[in-house]
Amino acid sequence: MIRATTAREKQWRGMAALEIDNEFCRGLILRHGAQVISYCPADASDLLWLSKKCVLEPGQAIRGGIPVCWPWFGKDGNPMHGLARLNDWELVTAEDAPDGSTEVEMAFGGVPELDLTLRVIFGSSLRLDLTTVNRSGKEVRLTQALHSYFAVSDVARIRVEGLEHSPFLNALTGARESEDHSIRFQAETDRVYDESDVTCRIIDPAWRRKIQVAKAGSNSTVVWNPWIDKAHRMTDFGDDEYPEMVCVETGNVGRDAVILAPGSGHTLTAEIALV
Ligand code: TA6
Repeated sequence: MIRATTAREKQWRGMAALEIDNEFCRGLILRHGAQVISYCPADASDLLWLSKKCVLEPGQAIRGGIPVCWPWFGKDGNPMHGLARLNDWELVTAEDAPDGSTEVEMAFGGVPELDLTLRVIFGSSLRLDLTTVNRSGKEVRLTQALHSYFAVSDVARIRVEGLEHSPFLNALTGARESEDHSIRFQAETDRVYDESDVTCRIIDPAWRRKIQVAKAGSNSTVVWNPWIDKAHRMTDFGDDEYPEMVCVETGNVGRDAVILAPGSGHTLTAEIALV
């Protein structure tokens, strides 16, 4: 049900999409995976990154924007990063909010007895609320993430602040580490910060911008850049694209898995903004 004057359905590169245009921002969200593809605050360029080689086909993951990894993250199940990002979702509502932002809600019914909705508020910030309700009579272990791809000037010239001193699993080596300084990138980087509810900032001096990633209902932050060799191995990732992006992902991963009792619910929230 679209009651919004600031949202309109359209076909975007052959995919069913909702285009948002309000006083705060322009945005784009697909029915496929309820994936936010674009978020451009007024007078700013897109905060999100999308590979020029992304595959836009049913059943395929789209390389960029904000993929929803659910009801598992990574290799906790098959396929990688779960089912939600591979399937079409139902558009529940699109409404103009009183403050001038646009609220979109989509629902995914692809897992029996697990209700999933994503509410996205396109405003002066981009807020995503991913809510799971366990309708089954048994406990459910959930890992999940909003796998956000951010556009940057050059990953070798940015830094990510907020995770200093936080312990992380280095997914490349299996070692547990920590650093007493902000994150900088000189090689493939794949880190799972657990027991971490901190707000992160991507500091991009060349573009003179800072992107803040705040969160709630999330104890894991994943930081990833594939660098050269892994980028070459991914067919939906351009060989020369790795400098253009960094992932700062908001989730509950590994030891931060959410245990949902029968009848209970959980909401994972990410709020992204220029600061
Ligand atoms: O960002 C964390 C991560 O799990 C990395 O290990 C890398 O595999 C990335 O997700 C992308 O996964 P995908 O299945 O989208 O290629």
